[in-house]
Amino acid sequence: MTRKLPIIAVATAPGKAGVGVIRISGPQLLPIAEALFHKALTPRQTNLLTLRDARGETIDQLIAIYFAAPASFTGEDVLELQCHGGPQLLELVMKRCLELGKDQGLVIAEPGEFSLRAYLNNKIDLAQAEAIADLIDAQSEAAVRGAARSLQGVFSNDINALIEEITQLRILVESTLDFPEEEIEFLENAQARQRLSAVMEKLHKLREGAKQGKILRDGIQLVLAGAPNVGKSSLLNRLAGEEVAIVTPIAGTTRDRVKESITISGIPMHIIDTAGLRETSDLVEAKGIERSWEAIQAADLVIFLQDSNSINAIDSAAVLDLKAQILKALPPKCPVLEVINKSDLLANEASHQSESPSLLISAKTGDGVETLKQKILESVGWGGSQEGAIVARRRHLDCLDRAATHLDKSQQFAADGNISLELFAEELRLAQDQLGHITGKLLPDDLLGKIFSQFCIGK
Ligand SMILES: Nc1nc2c(ncn2[C@@H]2O[C@H](COP(=O)(O)OP(=O)(O)OP(=O)(O)O)[C@@H](O)[C@H]2O)c(=O)[nH]1
Ligand SMILES: [Mg+2]
Repeated sequence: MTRKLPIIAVATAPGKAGVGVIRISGPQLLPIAEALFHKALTPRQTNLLTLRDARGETIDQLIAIYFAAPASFTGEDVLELQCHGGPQLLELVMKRCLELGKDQGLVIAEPGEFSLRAYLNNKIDLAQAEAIADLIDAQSEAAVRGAARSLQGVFSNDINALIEEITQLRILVESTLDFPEEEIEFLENAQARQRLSAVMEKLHKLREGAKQGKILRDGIQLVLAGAPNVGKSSLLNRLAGEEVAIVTPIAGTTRDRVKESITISGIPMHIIDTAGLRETSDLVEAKGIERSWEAIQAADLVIFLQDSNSINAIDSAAVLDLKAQILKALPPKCPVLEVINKSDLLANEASHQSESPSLLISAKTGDGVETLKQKILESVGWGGSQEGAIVARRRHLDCLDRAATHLDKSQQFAADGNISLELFAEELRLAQDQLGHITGKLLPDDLLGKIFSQFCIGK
């Protein structure tokens, strides 16, 4: 699934900068380096060199570092060129390298190809390769720290420890398979059920950690929904700390989704303000409302905002009807926070007397907004601690979920009256495979290719 050819790419971001780095990796790099610089490079040392074009004119003075295989990022020979960081200049350096590396088959790298080679050469596992991309894409300081932990192997080590425990249990069970009459006795003597429970408990903890890790990596799609004029756009502006959306006293002001990303306690929140939900004959507004429903259908959390004017009629048919429609449209397990806005308009007693469990805020004065932020974090299951947190992806969660399902099944096959050691062992094996997929074991090539192709060029 990988080419044996040397590859080259600009490793730094496009645009002007003081320094731009070009990375070359692959077999037979020394001849390319010598053709480029007419000089033997000392490995792992900075070499100040001049690169010239075919006519002998200077292209750039740069620093080259040569890493001899296998002691490099990719595990192959690697040459890093620290040039001046101009896009045209880097283009020229690339062109010259490709010219002089032609005989060795030097080609432009595909997205993620450096990381893929690092993975294939066992420099990092798949979860670590993903952590590199996540470190680069991190949207908050907490996400940077989480990705750095995953890259160091904290997540992979936990997965591997669990795989090892399942392996031990499998060895025990499989060695008893030839003696069917001893099944019950075996389960008891080997404490197989207890050991399985312990494994399940550990998997549960890993899943909880990974759920937090996914929140840290991807953040939360937070949708502000409700009837027109309840103050959705005002709340967006309040949370963002600036006038992102237009606010007017006219019902139906917001026509399209307005998005703004903020962080709350280090967690990225992608807030989507939507058009107020109501029946309308206005074509443009109707389109906007259609988009509101689409946003609700893809939300991680919905704030169902209501106006305090309706607080006494909170169970009025219209509000209840709208709430029922929103609940119906939500994706599975998506929480809804009911929030009542414009608390500043309520007489003092009214706000205290309210028995509604909803949260009372004022987008205008900011009253209650800090509490709302905390409620937002609670509703999405953010545990509040970034201590030791890792980053995780949907892919990891899916593998962990499937592993948990197999362990549940294996437990059923160890239950009295339904004992089958063969199926017990088989489900253990399947659980183990799913965990292995996280670090890349037994993952089909096409899936691997798909994962790395999502990386950008130069990674
Ligand atoms: N007194 C008071 N007025 C508010 C508050 N929040 C919003 N408003 C007012 O309510 C009106 C509607 O606010 P918007 O934020 O535009 O409401 P919306 O829900 O986005 O409305 P649509 O976009 O039409 O769906 C404006 O006049 C705001 O100034 C609040 O907390 N207190
Ligand atoms: Mg609005």
